[in-house]
Amino acid sequence: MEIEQTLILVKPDGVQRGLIGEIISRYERKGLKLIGLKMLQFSRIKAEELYAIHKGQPFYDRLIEFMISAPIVAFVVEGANAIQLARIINGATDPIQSEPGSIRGDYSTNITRNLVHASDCPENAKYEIPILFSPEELC
Ligand code: FUP
Repeated sequence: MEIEQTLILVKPDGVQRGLIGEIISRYERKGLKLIGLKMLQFSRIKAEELYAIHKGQPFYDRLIEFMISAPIVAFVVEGANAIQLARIINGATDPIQSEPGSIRGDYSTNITRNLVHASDCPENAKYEIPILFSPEELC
């Protein structure tokens, strides 16, 4: 059993729709431990750093504009298999595939305005967490 940390973001649509508490509570309910939490508005440079692997994709510009458009909530959770569990809690990227019971399955119909982000593998979690949290900000 691997103890992992992963970065979760409540995207601008989740903040605007008043779903911050609902989204955080799903992680808490599952038993993942919240070890860092903040609200901020992305600078373009940080959003581009986070989504560097998607540069050149047809949706890239739309994604960056959306992510910097309004405040987000960033948090880090820790626990056994936290990375894979977070992806399941969020649901699939494609709104046709995201199952009821997942955050996207319950609350989103849009592939870009899809409420949440979660790191997709240990290497990316290690890359993404320091973009938003210094070591002193994690408990
Ligand atoms: P996910 O890991 O589920 O957040 O999704 P991806 O890493 O595949 O994509 C990152 C983000 O790009 C998604 F959250 C939303 C955006 N995206 C689009 O806007 N259109 C697409 O066709 C695919 C992704």
